[in-house]
Amino acid sequence: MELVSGMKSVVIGLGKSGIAAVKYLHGRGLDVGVSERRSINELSSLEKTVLEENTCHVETGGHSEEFCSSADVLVVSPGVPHDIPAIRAAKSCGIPVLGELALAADQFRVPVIAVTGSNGKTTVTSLIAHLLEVSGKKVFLGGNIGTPVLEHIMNPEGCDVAVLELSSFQLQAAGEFRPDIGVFLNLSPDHLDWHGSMQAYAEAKLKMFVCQLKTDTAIISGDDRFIQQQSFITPGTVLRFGTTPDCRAVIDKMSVRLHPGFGKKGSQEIYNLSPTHLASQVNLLNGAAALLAVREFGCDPGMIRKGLASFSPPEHRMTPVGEIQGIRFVNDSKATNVGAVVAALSGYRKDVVLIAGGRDKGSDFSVLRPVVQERVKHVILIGEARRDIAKALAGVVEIQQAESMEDAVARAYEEAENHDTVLLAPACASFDMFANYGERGRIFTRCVESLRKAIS
Ligand code: UMA
Ligand code: ADP
Repeated sequence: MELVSGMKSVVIGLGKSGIAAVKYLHGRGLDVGVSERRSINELSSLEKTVLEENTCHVETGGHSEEFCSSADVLVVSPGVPHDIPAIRAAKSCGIPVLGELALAADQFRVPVIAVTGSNGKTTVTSLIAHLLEVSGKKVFLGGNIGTPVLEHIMNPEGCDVAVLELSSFQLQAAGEFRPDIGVFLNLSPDHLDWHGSMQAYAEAKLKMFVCQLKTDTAIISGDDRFIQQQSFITPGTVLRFGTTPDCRAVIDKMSVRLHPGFGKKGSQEIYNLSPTHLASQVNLLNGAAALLAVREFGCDPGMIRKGLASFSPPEHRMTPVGEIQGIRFVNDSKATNVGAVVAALSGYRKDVVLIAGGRDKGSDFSVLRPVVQERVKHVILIGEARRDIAKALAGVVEIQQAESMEDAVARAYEEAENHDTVLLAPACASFDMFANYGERGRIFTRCVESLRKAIS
């Protein structure tokens, strides 16, 4: 959609993304309104300054149909559901409802590599950015990972390539956005309280590819059952990664083999990940997806090998946090859905005490029954969802309920034996007990430290 100076816009939600949208729209000469759920007293002084500096009309304490439907265009922050009455009313008046990707769509001056999926987005996005940087490229790294995409559009100077982590919330309102290289890692149930159904969730993710051109590339999992069931709508090149030999990037023990087509005609490229921090089943898949992306972009294999050796996955994702009397403790606080927990447990053999629970996101916890039966000896549950998880796992494994993270860690230690692993992989959001998953992981780590001190 063409934005014209003087046009009336309303931004819903004044978070990170909303603030960037306000600045962008003001910079383009639009009249900017902001509708925010919080009351004016709850806004920080920084947020108030943003409103003042960008001369915004403001509605706080909720979203009224009157305020939102007065706009020529509505710009919705990723965390705002599209079925609230004010957005529904605006849509029924024919007012376009855009997210920041839709605003950015025709403004990129550099190639875009975008990554989506239920799990692994942050790891793969960071890995791609790292490999590009080691290859000498100046990278904008943003999207769901933290920095709004519009920040890049407002300050593109010196950048060679934009690497974006995209959530289903962002893709849902992506308009005409198209990545030159789009990566779709996997699909497992998540955010179903928000999207309503698995199909709606899958369709939001697939918006990544709908505007691609023949010259673009889609990199998708060759193993993921849900992804295989989707009809792909890119006219571009499709490259698959996975464990089957027909994939373009094949996992082979601890290596990734890229089939001919990237380097010299007829030659394969082999990347050995065993000496790197990516030497786990899950991260081999992530590595394969990232390798396809950077080779497709044109990075040199020698520089890629250097980058693989110096990459560390971000914290709170299967991060070892210590050992007490032969019992290992692993922090996978970022495992906020059942798919991530299934993946986390896949490397173990009935030697895990699992700490799970938190705020439910509409998950079917019974999906965990087979993997828990096979690989977990005891479960300790915390948080709001603990009774629902206990019900879903009833009869499969011994279960205890804990009152706090400290209590959970102490109980897990009691149940674990020499060579076992105590794994924090909650299958839930953290917001019932913690500020975010990072705080949950840090508190888990602190509890392990205190336990070690108490024991020694
Ligand atoms: N708000 C309303 N009305 C509502 C809901 C929220 O006014 O109905 C207001 C809130 O009061 C707050 C603002 O909207 O002022 C928050 O907006 P937001 O929830 O869209 O969050 P942002 O701060 O703009 O951050 C967003 C992403 N957040 C979400 O998708 C929920 C961030 O991803 C992203 O890093 C950031 O943009 C920059 O691009 C976070 C996230 O949790 C990490 N993502 C989810 C996930 O990873 O699972 C998808
Ligand atoms: P996202 O940004 O999609 O949430 P992260 O890289 O932050 O992804 O990882 C989130 C969780 O998913 C962590 O628990 C991590 O161990 C797990 N994980 C990472 N990659 C994958 C993958 N390819 N498949 C399944 N789980 C994964």
